[in-house]
Amino acid sequence: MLRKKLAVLFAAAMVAATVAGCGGGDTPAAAPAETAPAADTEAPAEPAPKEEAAAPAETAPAEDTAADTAAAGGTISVGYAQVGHESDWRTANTQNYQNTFTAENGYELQLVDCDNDNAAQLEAVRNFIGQELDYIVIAPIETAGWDTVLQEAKDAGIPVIIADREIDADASMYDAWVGTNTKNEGVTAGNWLAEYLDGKEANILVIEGTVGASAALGRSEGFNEVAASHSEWKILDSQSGDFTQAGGQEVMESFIKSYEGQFNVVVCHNDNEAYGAMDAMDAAGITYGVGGDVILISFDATHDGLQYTLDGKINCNVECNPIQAEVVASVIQAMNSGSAYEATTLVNDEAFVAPGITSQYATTMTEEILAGRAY
Ligand code: GYE
Repeated sequence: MLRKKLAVLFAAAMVAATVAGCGGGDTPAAAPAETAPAADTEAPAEPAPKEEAAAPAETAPAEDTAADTAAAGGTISVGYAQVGHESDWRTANTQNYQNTFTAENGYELQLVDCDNDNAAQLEAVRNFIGQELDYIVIAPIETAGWDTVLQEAKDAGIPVIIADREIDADASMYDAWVGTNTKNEGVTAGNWLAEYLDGKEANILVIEGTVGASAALGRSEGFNEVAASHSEWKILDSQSGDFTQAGGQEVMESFIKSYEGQFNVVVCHNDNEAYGAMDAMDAAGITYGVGGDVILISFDATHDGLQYTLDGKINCNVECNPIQAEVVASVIQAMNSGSAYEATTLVNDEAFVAPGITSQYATTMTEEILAGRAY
């Protein structure tokens, strides 16, 4: 129970930090979790990922290496093995870490852009271990293949925080997790589509994210779950666009060749893929968005994605919040001072729909919402 409450509280802190970041400065204020207004924040619809395996927060011990650093009053060294630079979401996430883990805030950050390459990411983590950094944060490209290197970090006494995406490894192999519930995002997209179509047929094409990434697996799982209960829906095809604009365009071009005239819904696993899909549909003379031939659904709800939603080009955009570094920093601070910390922190998301659409699952876009979106 306590875990869930704290997770909600952290989510509220995230919102506070995001709003602060939208005020014009490029450094979101690191709102301490304990001062954030949490009372009226809704709990996520589904349990946080990995809940079953997470150790109770209040008993999780801080590892020695970090405690030593804190005791010595020195800066805290943090290695962040970042996925890459595939999307606007990712760029916002990288900037958020760079703005949070500053020398001014008492950190020395080593951020490695792993360029969506699993081997490079494992190497980056091993490098952090070799340097005996105080903390390691990993945004895992893929869910699989983490056990050996996590054991190495454990043996070296370096706490590991998994951020953004999820991994297959048992929760005992790392110290904390911070991220979003991408399965819930997929369910939201599906529920919105069902509400919007109101029983009409759907012939759906899906442009997935990176193969093996939990963000892609979760969104597919959630959306497919809703699709399974609609016999009037058919998923014609589902291919990876690797979370990039070029990938989205390439997949959409090949979909158009194979299915032209047969589809009325396109689901893109992130905004950048949606931009690529829009280019491909523009070139083929296919209209999309409100009043178009094709209903377009996207994920992330970055600034530009929301601009397209406000313009009616994207019908529904399901948010995924990249502003997570403040929460990770709170966890590290708690570990560092030997106090209780959250083993699992879920960052809440909402969804947005184009003007003219009203939904029980999403907020109708306005200029004000767009103006408040800094990333
Ligand atoms: O949706 C996508 C990025 O892991 C949730 O990764 C993240 C995803 C995000 O490349 O744009």
